[in-house]
Amino acid sequence: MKKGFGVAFMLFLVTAGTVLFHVFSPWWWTPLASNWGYIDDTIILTFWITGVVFVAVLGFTAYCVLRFSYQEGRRSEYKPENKKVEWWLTGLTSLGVVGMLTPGLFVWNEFVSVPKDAAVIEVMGQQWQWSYRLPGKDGVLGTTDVRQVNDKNPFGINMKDPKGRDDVLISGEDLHLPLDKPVKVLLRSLDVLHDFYVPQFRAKMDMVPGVVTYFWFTPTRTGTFDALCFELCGVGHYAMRSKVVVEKEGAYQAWLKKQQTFAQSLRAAEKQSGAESKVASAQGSGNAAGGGSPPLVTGR
Ligand SMILES: [Cu+2]
Repeated sequence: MKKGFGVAFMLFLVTAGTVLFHVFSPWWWTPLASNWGYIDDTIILTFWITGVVFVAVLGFTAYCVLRFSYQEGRRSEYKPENKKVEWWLTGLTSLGVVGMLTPGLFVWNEFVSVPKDAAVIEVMGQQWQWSYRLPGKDGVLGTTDVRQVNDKNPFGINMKDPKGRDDVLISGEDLHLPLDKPVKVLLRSLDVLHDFYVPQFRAKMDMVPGVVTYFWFTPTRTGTFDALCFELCGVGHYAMRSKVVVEKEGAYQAWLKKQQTFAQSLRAAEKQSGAESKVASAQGSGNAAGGGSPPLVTGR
């Protein structure tokens, strides 16, 4: 058997196995449910370019092992420079890098150019749950201030801003969205880095405390989708989940009507604390009636 054949054959097996596994893999993306087919296209293009390079590099290595194995008395040639080879390598590498980066620039430009008619919603991440805020009847989200965040006002909605009063707040429940309507998603975090990700929408973005980031997308099919945190954010990261329900306009409006506004939740909280303080005074103790959720932010 020719010297080096065993190694070359192993390299061939690794190459063929990798390519076959990629093509016939049982794991692939979940079916798309948004306008972001572009994201899939750019990733597939990257697979093609890196795949061709992978096969070429391993093929070349196998060839060299076969062709240039050690032989008694044969000396290697010393060639510190080879202009022709270097030009080829530089040219092909540049082509590959340009091929992978250029489409991404166009897609990114689309990704951050929000359509004018996009509805605005807000997603708030905190260890380890999601909450959502939708504009109320006025169609505008009220302004916020982190200094106003407390257990009665988890979003820190500006108490003096009348536009915030009718904002719809959703905590610990599914988010619903209407089909085929572009939506701009504002992303905030109360504590550490999180990342709001619905795999079927493809779009995602980090959430940074103190900064409002955003992305936009248009849901293109109805269904219930998992929302995940895509940024390791502590021991409860794996459980930081929610669901996004995409439905037709009628069903969406019916759901929206049932949700609580900020003003309503404030009134409910006041009633609750009124009842609690009555219980507390009846018991003659200042710290009765636990049971409520702990404050979202403690200290400053
Ligand atoms: Cu998280």
